[in-house]
Amino acid sequence: RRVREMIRVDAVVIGAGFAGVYAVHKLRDEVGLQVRGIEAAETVGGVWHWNRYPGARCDVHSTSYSYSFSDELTQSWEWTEAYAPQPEIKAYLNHAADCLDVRKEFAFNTRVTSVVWEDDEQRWTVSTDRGDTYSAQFVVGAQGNLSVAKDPTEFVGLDNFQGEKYFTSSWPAEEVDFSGKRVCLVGTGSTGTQIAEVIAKTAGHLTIMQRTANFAVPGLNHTVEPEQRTWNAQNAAALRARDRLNFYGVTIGEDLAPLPSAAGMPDDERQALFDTNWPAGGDAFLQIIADLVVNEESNKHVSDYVRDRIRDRVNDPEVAELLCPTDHPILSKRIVLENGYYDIFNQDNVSLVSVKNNPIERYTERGLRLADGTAHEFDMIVMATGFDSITGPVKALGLRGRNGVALDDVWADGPVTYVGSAIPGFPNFFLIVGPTGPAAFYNNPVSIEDFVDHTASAIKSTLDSGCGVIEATEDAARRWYAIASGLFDNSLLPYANSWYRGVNVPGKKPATYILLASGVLWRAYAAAIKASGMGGFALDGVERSVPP
Ligand code: NA7
Repeated sequence: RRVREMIRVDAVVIGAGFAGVYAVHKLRDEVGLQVRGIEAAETVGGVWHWNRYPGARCDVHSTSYSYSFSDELTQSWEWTEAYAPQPEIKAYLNHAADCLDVRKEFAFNTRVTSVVWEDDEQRWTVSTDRGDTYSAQFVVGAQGNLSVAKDPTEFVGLDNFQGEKYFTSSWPAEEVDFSGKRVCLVGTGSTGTQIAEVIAKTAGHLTIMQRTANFAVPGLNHTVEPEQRTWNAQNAAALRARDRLNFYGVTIGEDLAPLPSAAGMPDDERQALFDTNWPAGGDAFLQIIADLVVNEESNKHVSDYVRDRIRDRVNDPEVAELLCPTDHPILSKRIVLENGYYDIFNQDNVSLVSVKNNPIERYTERGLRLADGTAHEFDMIVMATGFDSITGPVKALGLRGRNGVALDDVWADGPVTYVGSAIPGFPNFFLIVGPTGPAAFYNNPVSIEDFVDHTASAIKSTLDSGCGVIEATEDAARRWYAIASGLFDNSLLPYANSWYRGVNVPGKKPATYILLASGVLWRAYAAAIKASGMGGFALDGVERSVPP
């Protein structure tokens, strides 16, 4: 480790995923800043670099899960599958970085170890694990929301296991061979479901440890045929414009007529509506009812219907019942898109073990032991156990704001931010889709563009008005957090133990971590901030105007 002299730049951007690549382009080419990007991996990709486990795939349509700001970029890329697999998304991001010529601004294989505000200089000092130190006026946290895995100390004894052991979130670059092996999979979220579909193809035996049964709906992934690709290209600009205006940031559910509630609908009418729409796939099916996340009765009808579809698929009624979620309403945990998941339970080489009431007590040299003493032996354990979502990656930056205040102390009662972007006490620091931003119910790449645009505009407003420091006010941030938790608490989301509430991580503060609203509304709020002359921010210590 060498200590080199301080490198002065206008802005540091942390991360080279969707957010970092666009942020470097925007700040360099449109705001005119000298920018340094810092990325822990050896290349561009972000979470789409690390989550390279077999079967990894996006659960948003590929034509929507991409940048929308440049028609030229859109036209220079063809998606080959309806839902893009991880290697294709990573290749797309590398292609984008080359088109925008931002690769040269990044220090790769470099991890940020601390980000400290220097009160005297009114600048940030950013340190890295390579001994480089940067002095920057602005810092953009584009480190992602699902980029820090849960602390493995939760999995008692896992170090003792003598077989092969993998975490899906840091999958090796080399191919892993499951063939003939006794494989244990822990976790049945989006990740566990996707990798199970692959492991089941060749494993000698796959045992899936399920704590909470999740709702999974058919993804219906398929190859995009040449005619469709041509159509996509010809209609790209219009499609992307529609994505931006759609409630979820994607182009499905294009009928703008008001959607019905399933509550109070006559049984035969509801059944016919569900039956007609089910074959179109889970994505479309879940957009036929208006009040799914707020109306218990409406939600129950849809949950019941999806449970029946699970029962249709799985031959063994006992296994089918175990796979039916009973403890949370559909959509209160992130919905899973499956492409054959339920069918694997009809194979002889797959078994399901519920660890809900009989939890994994500890991992052992040969496998694991459950609370009731049952021992299981495996050749390989695959952990698809999720992330310290949303706040974990921000906290990992080692942030210290004004007067040396640590972020952990500021966020002790919940992750208070101004519109998911700025933190009072942490001037000139901007998060891209940070806590209480529209991270879970809106298409991320579109939201990322909105946040980067907002960041660029905030920086530009600051510099254009001859100021050097912009900081969200405590009052504005508290008001925003009240909006986000109001939306959350008035929905069905608090009924689930999800990462939306932070309760998937032992000891993490239960709070509101996401904005349960469309990115369209977030964009309107951000526009109002700008129109009010950066309402809710202080520039060089002077509060400009009240929050919108
Ligand atoms: P998730 O959705 O957080 O899923 C993690 C899974 O691992 C889930 O089934 C958990 O059960 C299970 N888990 C976690 N810890 C344990 C322990 N200690 N014992 C047993 N089972 C455990 O992460 P994913 O990677 O699948 O998906 C993350 C996001 O990526 C997803 O939402 C999409 O946005 C894309 P639990 O449900 O907590 O009972």
